[in-house]
Amino acid sequence: TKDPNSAPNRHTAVHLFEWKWTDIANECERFLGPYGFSGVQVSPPNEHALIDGRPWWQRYQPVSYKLQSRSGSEAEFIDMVNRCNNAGVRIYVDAVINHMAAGGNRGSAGTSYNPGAKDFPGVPFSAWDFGDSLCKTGSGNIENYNDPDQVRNCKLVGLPDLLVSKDFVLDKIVEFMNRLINIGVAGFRIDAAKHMWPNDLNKLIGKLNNLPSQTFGNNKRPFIYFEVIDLGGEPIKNTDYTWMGRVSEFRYGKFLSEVVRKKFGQKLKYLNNFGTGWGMIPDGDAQIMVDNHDNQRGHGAGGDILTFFDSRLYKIATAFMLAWPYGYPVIMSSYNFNRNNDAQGPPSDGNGNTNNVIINADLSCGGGWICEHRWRQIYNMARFRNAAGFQPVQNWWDNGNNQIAFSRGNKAFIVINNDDHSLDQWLQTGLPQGQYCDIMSGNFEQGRCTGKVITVEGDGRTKVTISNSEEDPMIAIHVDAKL
Ligand code: LM2
Ligand code: CA
Repeated sequence: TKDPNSAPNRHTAVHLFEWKWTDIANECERFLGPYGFSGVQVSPPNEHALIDGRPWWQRYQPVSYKLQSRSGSEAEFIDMVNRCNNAGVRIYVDAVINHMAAGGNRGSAGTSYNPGAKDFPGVPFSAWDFGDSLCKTGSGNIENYNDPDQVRNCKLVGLPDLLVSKDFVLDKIVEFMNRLINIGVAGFRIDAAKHMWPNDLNKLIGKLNNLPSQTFGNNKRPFIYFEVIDLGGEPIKNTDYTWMGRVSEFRYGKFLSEVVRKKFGQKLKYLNNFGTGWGMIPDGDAQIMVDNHDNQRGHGAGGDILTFFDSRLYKIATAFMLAWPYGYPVIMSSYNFNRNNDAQGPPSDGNGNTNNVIINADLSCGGGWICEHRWRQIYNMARFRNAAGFQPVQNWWDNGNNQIAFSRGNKAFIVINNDDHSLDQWLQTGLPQGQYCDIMSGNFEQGRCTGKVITVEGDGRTKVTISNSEEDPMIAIHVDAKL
């Protein structure tokens, strides 16, 4: 389904990239649940290759479907899913099902395998389960993205390509995913979906179980979002997949980053029809993000994507994303890395054992964990999105340039100043008269505001002043943070 299967009034998920299951379980209880997040995309939970240096990408090289990975054991995974569901937070699994490992010989669950011979006894898959005979390129690899046959049937960067059209292969994948559904997982990111035939994926989805009714209600289907990088110019389109689920709309983060960076003459005012107005897929078909684990380090989709390295602009882009009613947002939650090393794994002891996430008194993270989702300007916007609900955009205002404002019906209102001069303006907020807490400059706690207080007059207007030199040149208010 395209429905994220969220608990009521939760609209923002977070990708806890490379986090351990024990940490995610704690995070659901102590933070994500209370702060109104809807779900967590987790790193691939199945057995993966162990590659020298322990790069993050070893997890995109499956060895078997045993649930023992760098993030933890099967028991820890089950405990996490239960505790997160109890906290009102859904788990979405990154399902790597297009291929198996190209490197290594012993997996994270201890299984021996031979990638050269395509022998993966932990599943088991053997040479017969891979599609080499269907691939017509000289190298056996994908060489030309203008040829859909090779994009689907040949090897992606040398990774042995599974014959998903074969019943035995499909059934092993279905068995794996149904095991996860029975544990209580609410959905899947389908990794490398561009490299699988839509009809095979449709067959696969049709064989998935309903979600457990005691947690989700009767007849609920798993949420599916396909990773199909479509920035235009290739014969494979994201719309080849939207009839079966959502698709990651990579144009969203690319275009939004360009606008906030003011590249190619872009301006914030052009965002007034962001979404289909910019040639993107329909709202209900899209899963969106500013950046993801690939393009923040130069893998996957191209473009000058904003990341935590550009924190000020990143907060602006994220605030717009969460205020604007389009798509299902997944916030990237990163660990710090050396930009000259695109393989660097998560904070660890040097032997491939991932460190615990450190939580500071001010809610931020330490120990090399960035935790964008714990930045005040970001977690407060997740609450803004919940307060805005399904209200439409109203009261759009712009100065013809990089100052914009809009409301979400009569529930929430945001102003952004990305020009290099200050904003000084009476604006219509659409909100009821009263005093509101600006959730960019502070928090609304126990009925009090630690940031700026914004007064909305009886006619719904307020006088807004935002200097361009402010750390966060934005103001955001909503009815759930009214004084
Ligand atoms: C994805 N989406 O389609 C993931 O989002 C992306 O992170 C995965 O690539 C990719 N598909 C395959 O699941 C990553 C990483 C690659 C890495 C692969 C496999 O971006 O760089 O490739 O995982 O681990 C690595 C080496 C590459 C080598 C390959 C096979 O970087 O040089 O190719 O392993 O040995 C010869
Ligand atoms: Ca394939």
